[in-house]
Amino acid sequence: MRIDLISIFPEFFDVLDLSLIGKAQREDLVQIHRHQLRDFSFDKHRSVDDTPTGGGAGMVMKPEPWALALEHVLTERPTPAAVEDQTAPPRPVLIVPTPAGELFTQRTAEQLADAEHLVFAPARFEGIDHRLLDWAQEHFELRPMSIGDYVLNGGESAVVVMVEAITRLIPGVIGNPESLAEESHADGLLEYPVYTKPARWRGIDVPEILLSGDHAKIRDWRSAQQDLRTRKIRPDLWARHVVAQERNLT
Ligand code: 6GU
Repeated sequence: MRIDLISIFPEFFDVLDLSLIGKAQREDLVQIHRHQLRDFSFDKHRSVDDTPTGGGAGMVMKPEPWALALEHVLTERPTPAAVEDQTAPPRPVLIVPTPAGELFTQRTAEQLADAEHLVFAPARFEGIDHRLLDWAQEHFELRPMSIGDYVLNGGESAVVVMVEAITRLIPGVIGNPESLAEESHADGLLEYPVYTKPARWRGIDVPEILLSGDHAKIRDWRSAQQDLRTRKIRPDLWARHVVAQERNLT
């Protein structure tokens, strides 16, 4: 998978060189390319923003530097294997982080983990001139995305979140694929609580059933813990889970 990140703070993405994603990059499972948006602005101050048309507070990102940066990414993109059999290569997915976007969930991450080429365009200020999005639709599969109902100063931290959630699903990135199936949200429920040795720590015992060696009972206990937790902490997820189960039964 190729990922392009365009920002006025490309250093923000240095954290992606650490830990599992860093390793995935070194093993060539994912190629992450960073671009400085200001490199595509050619006025004296390399400015990328201007005042909002119609008035109002703050500044708006000009569309031209973004279009030039995105065109640069399009010319750099690898020749897909599909070209050989004459089928049109899939358009890259352009993810524009915005609190006004579609909610990014584990399902979104799973879907995007299958893509060949993702481009992230995190804005600063009040956002990007909307005409850029109209223009980009012709070249990209456009996905405005929010990571939750709160406001960030810019899209960069949201990009780090999304890239991490997506790339860990690429085969080979996580050493033990079984851990992906068992974690929170994999089945629409929260994860069960986990414990390690010693069996008694500072006077607190691990649940006895986990020491029983009875794997069927342990599985049932963990499943019940998932239900309990989800009902209590995330009634919204629980309601959806109940509906999905009823559908599967009919
Ligand atoms: Cl993706 N961007 C910004 N700026 N704020 C957000 C967000 C994204 N998701 C939630 N809040």
